[in-house]
This record gives sequence, structure tokens and C-alpha cells, in this order.
Amino acid sequence: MRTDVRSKLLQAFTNAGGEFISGQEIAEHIGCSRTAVWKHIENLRNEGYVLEAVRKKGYRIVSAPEKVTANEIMLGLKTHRLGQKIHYQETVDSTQKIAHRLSNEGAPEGTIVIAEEQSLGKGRLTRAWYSPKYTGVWMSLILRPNIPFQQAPQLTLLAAVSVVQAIEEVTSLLPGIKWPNDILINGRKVTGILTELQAEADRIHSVITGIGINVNQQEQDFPEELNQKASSLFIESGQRISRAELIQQTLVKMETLYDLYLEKGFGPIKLLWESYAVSLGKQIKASTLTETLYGTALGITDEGVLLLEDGKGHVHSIYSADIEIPQ
Ligand code: BTX
Repeated sequence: MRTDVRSKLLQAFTNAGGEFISGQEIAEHIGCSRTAVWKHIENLRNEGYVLEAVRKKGYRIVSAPEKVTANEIMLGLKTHRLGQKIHYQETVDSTQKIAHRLSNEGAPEGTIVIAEEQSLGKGRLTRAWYSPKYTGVWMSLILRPNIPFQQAPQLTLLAAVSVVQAIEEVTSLLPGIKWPNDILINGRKVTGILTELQAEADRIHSVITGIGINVNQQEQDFPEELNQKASSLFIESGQRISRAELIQQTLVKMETLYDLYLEKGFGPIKLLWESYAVSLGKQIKASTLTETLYGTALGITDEGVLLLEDGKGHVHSIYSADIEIPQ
């Protein structure tokens, strides 16, 4: 919905102070036809507003959507470090960008940046990440592990396991992971993870882990080009999910795994990751920046690198690629 229409509509409801306003009044207030009013009301519902519609009386707002402000996340958050400092902004270009800035300014490990919507959400390789208002988790986390540069991709895998575990905790869904960072349910992507580094020579200043989870979107909320590829927890489970609770669970799972990782290394995380992986042992197509390879996904190395055996028995180490699992 256009933001000016949206804010005029919300203004009309605010003016009404919880009382009903007729479709005609709304139409006049926002300057549209009465039939268009219905469409705008549906858009608000998709954002999580609960609206009552009564014939001859009009519409009334019953409740506004749950937000993911610092207070909502802090209340009942059972972590020691992760999420103990929260930077919340309703609208941002990208939470990654803000996290980079905060990291440069010395933000402590565990600081998170949360937004209700991103206008320029980032995927890998300059791709875009679609991040509409109030329906998803758009979060960046600052970590400062004392690990060599080459091991940073392991944290992407660690983050993926954390999100899977959090989704399992909050819903009855059973997601899988497609190497390296896609979380899928019924073959469609519900989560993307982007890991960026701030480093100097071979020393890591910080790892900025961006997590995007589609939570309460409905089918029609996705743009055409994502329709077949993307899904949300709501679409898959039929239930609205509390984003604040999902964020809390993600932070709890991630802190546990991160502590385990710092203490015992990647071994235990790798086992967990493999238990959720959907591509291992399967025939896959791997498109890297320079070539396309077909073969069997054998597994991942201790560095988180994917091993693919082609038809001639050659084993390729894949550091970065898009994977397809032909049905
Ligand atoms: P990726 O490169 O693996 O995925 C990007 C691709 O996924 C896009 O090209 C598009 O095809 C598809 N896509 C875009 N938006 C969505 C969506 N909402 N759901 C499913 N598929 C989609 C994945 O990159 C990394 C995404 C990280 C997003 C987080 S959100 C918080 C943080 N801030 C930020 O700007 N990015 C990260």
C-alpha cells in the first residue's frame, strides 16, 4: 500500500478513537473510491491490524500489530549476551548497514539491530532481500569471535541451525537447510542468512550476521517473482506467529551454539547442521560465479565448504554457489 494512503487511513482510524467509521467517510478522507477502501483495509489486515467490519456501521480498529521494539524483545529474553543491546528502528534501508556502523563505533558483542521493514534489504552477491513491514524478522547481529578469517563461514551454518531450532520451538514445522544458508519448508525459502566480515589482514573485528525470516506473510504478499520460491511460517503452519518470541528463541539457540562453538570448535555444530541438511547425498546442481557443476553432495568440510562429486569421481570444493536440488 502506498505510504501516504496508509498513513491517511490510519489517521482516519485514530481520529475515530476506536469508534466505527463508514466506508464513505474513509473514502473521502483518503481520496479514493469506496471499493478501493476495502482493498486498503485488507492491506492493513495483512500487516497484522485486527479490524472489525459491520454492515451499515463501517470499520473499527480492534488492535494494532505486534511490534518488535526493544521492550518487546527484552521482556523475557533468556540470554546473557546476545540481544542484550538492541538497536530498533521502524524503517531502515538495511539492518546490516546500521550494524556495520555500530560495530565500527565499538558496539559490544551480541548487539542486535532490528527493523519492522527494510527498504533496501540485502541478500548475498548484491541481491535484494524483500522485507515488508511488520511481517518478518529483519535482524543483524554483531559477533566478535577470536577466530581466523577462513572460519567465518562456519558462523553462517551456526546461524542457520539456530534459526531452524527456533522455528521448531515456536511452531510445529520441521524446516531443512539447503547449503549454505537457505532455510526451506516444503521446498520454499522461509529464511535467508547473510554473513559479512569486518576484518583487517587476517584478524576479524566483527562478524555481522543478517537473518531474514518470513513470518506472517500471506501468499499474496510476495511479489510475483518470489511466489514459487518463497514462503512464510504463517503460510506453512496456518498460524500467526509472535515475531518477538521467534527473535528471542533465535537468540537463545544461537547463544547456546555460539558458546559451544567457542569452547569445542565447529565439530558439534557441523553434526547438527548435517542433521538438518536437505541436500546431502542428493544429486545437485551448483552454480558458482564461474561454472555450473552437477554431482552428488557428499558433505561439508570443517570449514563449512561443500564437497561435490561429479560424474567422473572428481571431488570439488565449493566455497560459494547457488544450489538446486532437481526433483
Ligand atoms: P540470498 O542471496 O541467498 O537470497 C536472495 C534471493 O532470495 C533473492 O535474489 C530472491 O530470489 C530471494 N528472496 C528475496 N527476498 C526473499 C524473501 N523475503 N523470502 C524468500 N526469498 C527471497 C539471503 O541471500 C540473505 C538474506 C539476508 C536478509 C537479512 S534481513 C536482515 C539483514 N539485513 C539485510 O539487509 N539483509 C539481512
